[in-house]
Amino acid sequence: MEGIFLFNLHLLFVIIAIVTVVAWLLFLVIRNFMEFSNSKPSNFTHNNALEIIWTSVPALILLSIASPSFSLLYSLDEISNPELTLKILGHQWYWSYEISDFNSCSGTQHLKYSCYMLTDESLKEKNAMGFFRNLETNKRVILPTNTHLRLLITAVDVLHSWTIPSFGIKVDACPGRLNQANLFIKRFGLFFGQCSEICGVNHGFMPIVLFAVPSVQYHYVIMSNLEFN
Ligand SMILES: [Cu+2]
Repeated sequence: MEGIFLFNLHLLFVIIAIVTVVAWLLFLVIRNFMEFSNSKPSNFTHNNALEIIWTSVPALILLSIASPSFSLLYSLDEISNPELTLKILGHQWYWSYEISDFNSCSGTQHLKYSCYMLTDESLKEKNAMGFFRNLETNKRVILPTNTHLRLLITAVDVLHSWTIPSFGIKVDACPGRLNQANLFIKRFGLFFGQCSEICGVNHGFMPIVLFAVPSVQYHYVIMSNLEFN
């Protein structure tokens, strides 16, 4: 996520520089070639030096954007020995999650659960003041911080997209295909996301709520929050 943010700043810097230079050139042209300050038009048609400059300078700018962009793109795909794998399945219209290598005191368990959006009525019933409308789910995805995580994302029916903007993560969930992403959460807290691939009438009502807990508390939190099946 830091990489994405820094690259955004780099791009912003380049854009501001380009806009400033172009605006300055435009200002010079308007000022110097106005009819009453320069009534005799110049009559040259070619300038080789100028052509070389205005071809090579943009090419260099593009190169300076492309090289960090590619290294960032490939670094996002790198998977570094994950300690936990979360399988994410998109359904019409909810997300379900599986942790198949969950180790606890009572042996390896297969954890599987579905997250449905809480409707306005159920929020009212719970008297859940301060909850986000159309953004809360009955169960939350619980993940540990400071742990290398692997996400496997797929869909059961149609295309969906599992997205959490705060992590800079957006992975398409395609039926019949397993997409992989890595995740390393640095701080605990609640993170929200929504399905980002139009998938039917309730596309806007299948939110994602991710609860990141410190890794030492992870087992306790997940054991006390979920029923196993
Ligand atoms: Cu969807």
